[in-house]
Amino acid sequence: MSTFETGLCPSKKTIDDLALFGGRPAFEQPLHVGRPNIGNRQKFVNRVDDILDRRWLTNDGPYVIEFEKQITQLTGVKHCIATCNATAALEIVIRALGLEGEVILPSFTFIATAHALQWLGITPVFCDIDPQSHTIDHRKIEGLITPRTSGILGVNVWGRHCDIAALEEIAGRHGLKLFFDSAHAFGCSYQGRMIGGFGDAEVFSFHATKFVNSLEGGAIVTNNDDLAQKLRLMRNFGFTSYDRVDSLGINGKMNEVSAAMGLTNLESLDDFIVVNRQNYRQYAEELSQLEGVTFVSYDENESCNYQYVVLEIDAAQTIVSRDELIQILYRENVLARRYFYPGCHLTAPYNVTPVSLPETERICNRVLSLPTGTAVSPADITTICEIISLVINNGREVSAKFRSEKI
Ligand code: T4K
Repeated sequence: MSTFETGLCPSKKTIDDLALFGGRPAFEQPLHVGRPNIGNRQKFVNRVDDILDRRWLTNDGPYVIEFEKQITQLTGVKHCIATCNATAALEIVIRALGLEGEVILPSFTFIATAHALQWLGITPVFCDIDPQSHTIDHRKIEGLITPRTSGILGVNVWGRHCDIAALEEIAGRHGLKLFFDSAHAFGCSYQGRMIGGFGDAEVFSFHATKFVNSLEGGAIVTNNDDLAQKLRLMRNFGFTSYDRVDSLGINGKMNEVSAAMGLTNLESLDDFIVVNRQNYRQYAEELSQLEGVTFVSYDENESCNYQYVVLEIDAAQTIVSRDELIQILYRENVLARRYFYPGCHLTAPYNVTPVSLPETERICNRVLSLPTGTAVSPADITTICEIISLVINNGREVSAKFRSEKI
């Protein structure tokens, strides 16, 4: 139970009870965004025992092969190539597609999306986002296409899909490769079809912070047989058989323990989604009355993993700013995150080239991710919502206190 709950009844609380202003923190232990979900512990341990007994730790072992098979079944995509992480997966896709020159992508994403391109000597060209979906604004892509453009990289951020049909149409018309960073979108669908099968290839992340994790891990999925063959070779130094290398490659392999964790967590996939959905709905309900606070919502007609609970704070209405709210939450031990701030285009090494992305910058300054997943209880969520409600309902006073106490 949080200390916030043990104190006064919420309606009697004042802003002086907030930890930042001298009260006790609401939680004794930090509540993280991205706390890993962990499936059946014993099954994982049994699998690790089996891996150790058989002394087959990596290089296309049986657990990796089974993990890949299950991903193809869950997504309905023909090929899955499991990797050590999603960043390496993106780099392998970029190489395998033969991209060069410039690739157009949104700036509103985790830095790995841009770094994967830049790491390979390709210039990321940042496009603004649609303020509703937070995904690349397809209406702004054509203005960025030059003779050097070789591809479009969409990001299905929060598990919400890009306007995939529009991207396919633009890529097709200009002869560009199209691929997706779907690090957030495992278990989500677009027009009833699972994310994974769109464009030339898509990439998932199974990092510890993702709702299905393999400790570290990623996967490339594609329906293209030739591309899949190429990706598989590239992931393993280009080896075609013992002592025979036919092409350039790298070590992008997933190991057996990661695959064992991935398989264990896949068995709990439905349970994780149920918890995420309940958490999301509880937050949405308990914060529904706050002026100036909106929710990143999910399309209930599509499959969705609900792994991110994202608020938008409109400081013109709330008076208290997003960053002030985050500071308050931190002191309560609620480690809310500014995913994604300040935007890739304003981050080194990309910030040397000025580019104006008004919607991206507006959203980067408003968003706030809250703790969810199996590590958060309904009581925790109620306490977090009470803190947020207290702050927003007293926005003017809280903001003045920041100024007067020079915080
Ligand atoms: N594309 C997109 C759109 C992505 O979001 C990501 C990754 C990628 C590509 C690349 O995927 P990978 O190559 O990583 O497979 C975290 C994750 O490290 C990163 O994977 C993720 N996106 C990003 C959104 O979040 P940071 O820098 O915020 O990590 P960090 O260390 O601050 O941890 C996040 C929170 O999770 C903390 O509050 C602590 C908590 N945590 C973390 C770990 C690792 C735990 O409670 N337990 C843990 O084991 O990037």
